[in-house]
Amino acid sequence: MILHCAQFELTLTRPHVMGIVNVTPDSFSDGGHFVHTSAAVEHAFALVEQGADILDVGGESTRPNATPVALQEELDRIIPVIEVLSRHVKVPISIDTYKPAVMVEAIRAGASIVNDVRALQEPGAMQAVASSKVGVCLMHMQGTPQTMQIDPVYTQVVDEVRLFLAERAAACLAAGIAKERIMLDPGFGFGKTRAHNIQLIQELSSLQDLGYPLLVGLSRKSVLGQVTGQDVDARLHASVAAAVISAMKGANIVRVHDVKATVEALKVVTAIL
Ligand code: 7PM
Repeated sequence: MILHCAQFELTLTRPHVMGIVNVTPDSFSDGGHFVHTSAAVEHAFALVEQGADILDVGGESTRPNATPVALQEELDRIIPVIEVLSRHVKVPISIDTYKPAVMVEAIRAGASIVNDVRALQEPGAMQAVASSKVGVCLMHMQGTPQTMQIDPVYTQVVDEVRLFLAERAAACLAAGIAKERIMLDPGFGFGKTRAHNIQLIQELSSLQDLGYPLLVGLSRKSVLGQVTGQDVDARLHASVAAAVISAMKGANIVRVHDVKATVEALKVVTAIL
């Protein structure tokens, strides 16, 4: 399976690791954006050194329960980071956003993948991707980030996720986005209970016959906290276990915070598979 994203071609014969790069203001804020820009860039360089195949840059607006980030603020956070990274690293840069204007500017700044938790449903998002050559990750979410965890209900979670992803992929094809540019993601934690998340990972293989690469994001998520009783900053071992199981169930890309540990674990998986 090959993924085309702008000037990159990823051959997905082994599981790939997408490293998470959060660009968020910190307590050292200088009132401008220099401090968190350089912190994010340094972190991204370290992730590439640790073996990341892709970098996913996010300005935090897609997080569950996050206070929505204004467009200009999101641009100010992520554009300088993408500009520096796209010139200095050899791996594709992904932009984690649902906002079409952010997609357009991020692509201009050198992003090669759009990672959209709303699967290009925002008006103008489909066109922003179609008028470029970047890859796109279509994620499933039930509801909106503000309300989705209140009481998620499905008749059959796997069937509903599969149907949604198939429909969004078809919409992309109809808009002129080549099949080789598309990847799919069941959206762990986005409008799902513990039981929904567990069933989705158990049956991840059943999403393979959609014919697209699968991306899985379970790193440090609350389902791992529910299973282990560990807080978010102590979910490394659980996250590595989840990445290993994901790869064995057919995930082509895992989106993770802890790149070094995940890369090593997946080398073992690849050697054995
Ligand atoms: C709080 C809760 C903070 C959840 C951050 C998160 C995914 C994603 C995110 C995913 C894709 C996180 C999430 N999760 N994009 N963005 N797939 N494609 O753990 O699972 O980073 S935000």
